[in-house]
Amino acid sequence: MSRPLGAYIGLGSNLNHPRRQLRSALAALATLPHSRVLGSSRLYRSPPLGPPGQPDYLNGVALLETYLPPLALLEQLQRIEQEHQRVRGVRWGARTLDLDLLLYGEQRLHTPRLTLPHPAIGERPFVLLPLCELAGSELPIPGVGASGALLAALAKLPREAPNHPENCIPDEEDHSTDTD
Ligand code: ROI
Repeated sequence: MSRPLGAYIGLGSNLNHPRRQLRSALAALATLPHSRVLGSSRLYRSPPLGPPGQPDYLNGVALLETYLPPLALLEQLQRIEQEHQRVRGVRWGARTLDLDLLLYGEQRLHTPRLTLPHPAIGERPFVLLPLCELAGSELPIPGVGASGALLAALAKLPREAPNHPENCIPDEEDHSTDTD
């Protein structure tokens, strides 16, 4: 194995005790082979982007140092999703746990199974806010721009835009003694 790479993972949940789901997912990430969790953001609450009529989401981002190649890492993330009873049904429907491989070092990849960087990073405040919190504003998103510039661009949208960053609120109850 060669050098480890920094991989950013987006976590999201809007079903079945989202805070609990995300804590459990972080614990599962910490057990991945050939990998180490270097940090994680706070959790942010936001209304669903996409189809309405589903509960608000909780989102966060974790940084993993890993020797796993990107597709092996993706398989591990999908296994963790399944272990959290994620049922893939309606596209963009509610879910107990969503784990997205956002960035894998500065690698760009286009395969049917995986696109890197994740194609929606630049449009999603619930990804960019925790990502900037964790990595700062100068993190390069290959082919797209720097993390902070992308977030600043969303902040210039009209306040009513669904992907305006002010729709994402740090989760007040995010402390480890909670039970839900
Ligand atoms: N909306 C929010 N706020 N958070 C998510 O994680 C999320 N995930 C999705 C869709 C349905 C696009 N909307 C979301 O997959």
